[in-house]
Amino acid sequence: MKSDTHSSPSLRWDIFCRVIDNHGDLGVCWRLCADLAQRGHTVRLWVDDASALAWMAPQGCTGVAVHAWPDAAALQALTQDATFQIGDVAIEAFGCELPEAFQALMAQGTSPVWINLEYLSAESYVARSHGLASPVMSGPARGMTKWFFFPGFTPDTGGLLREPDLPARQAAFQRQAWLSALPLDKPIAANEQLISLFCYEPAALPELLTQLSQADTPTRLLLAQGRPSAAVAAATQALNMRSSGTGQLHISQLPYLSQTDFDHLLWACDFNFVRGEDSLVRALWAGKPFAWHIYPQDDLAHHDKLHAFETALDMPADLRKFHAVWNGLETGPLPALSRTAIDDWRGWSHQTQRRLQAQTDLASQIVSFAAQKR
Ligand code: TRH
Repeated sequence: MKSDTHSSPSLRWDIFCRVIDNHGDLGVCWRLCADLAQRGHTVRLWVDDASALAWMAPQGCTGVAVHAWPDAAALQALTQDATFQIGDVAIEAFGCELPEAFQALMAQGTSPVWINLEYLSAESYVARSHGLASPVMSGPARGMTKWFFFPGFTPDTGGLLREPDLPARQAAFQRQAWLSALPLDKPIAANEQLISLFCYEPAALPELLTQLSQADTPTRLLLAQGRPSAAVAAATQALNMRSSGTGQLHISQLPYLSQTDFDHLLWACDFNFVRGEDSLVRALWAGKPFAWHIYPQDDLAHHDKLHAFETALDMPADLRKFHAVWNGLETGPLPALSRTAIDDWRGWSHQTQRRLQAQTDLASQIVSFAAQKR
């Protein structure tokens, strides 16, 4: 299938990913691989730790072959394999350096278009830097050019990953049936508001749990695996609260979900807590109110990054306030996550979803970009 490709031919892509920490590096790369494959391209994903794909993408994806990050022996074998061909495009995700021996292969014959896919940000440097060339001055690929590709929220950036079949999937989504099939400790009641929680270790977490337990509305907190789960366990213990919650709050642990089901989770809930990069984009596409736990950086660079995001998307002032406390930029109290507040933010989430849908998506843009640079 080639949904965007009436003008662009199907290309062969080598995408390199190093897992630094958490799941975002692989999460973003996998979405890109699957998106390109869906458009008829052929993709090799070279990754140093593919273990999370077992739950993120248990079915794999036709058109995507996953390879271990090539060590010296593997690269030696590639150089001697007469049938091995470098792809048309090489992507180093998030500045991971391509192995030198692979660069040497790239420098032979017809060189691929070499793209450095950067992290997502709404800061102004993104539009300034998107598409810039960086001549390679040393090493085996000396003389080649690397191109910077920046995802972003405005038309002068590389856009956001949004696969062609997303609207159709959303339209066909059976919320009730999907929720009923979740392996939960207790069925969801009709009057419970649903909140998903995917975060790091926010200082305001105990306050959130306390508030929800004392609220007027009953809440089911659907708790993601990994760090959020450990953070909630620590918070409930510190609060002397049952791990399954108390009062109006019931906490249900989720298993690790596939990326497809992670989307379903975001579509099914009334409010989503997301973090990092990929889950933020998926929360935007869900069109539901959300709070973003931004990846914290030691030099506090994430403060500016958060403000730029809020400004770029015209986030309502009370939701900004919630973000300031949730991300530790301000101390509490944490604004209440009441049903009224969530209802108030719904219009903004819809509007933001529609506004971003009007932009060309990242895979379409990177395909055109690569075609143009060949
Ligand atoms: O895991 P993250 O915190 O990743 C972060 C960010 O990408 C950050 O920018 C980067 O610097 C750092 O990693 C190294 O959050 P993110 O980006 O949302 O990635 C999580 C991925 O995991 C996303 O693709 C969704 C997926 N996921 C599932 O598919 N199922 C699940 O059950 C869960 C909990 C996550």
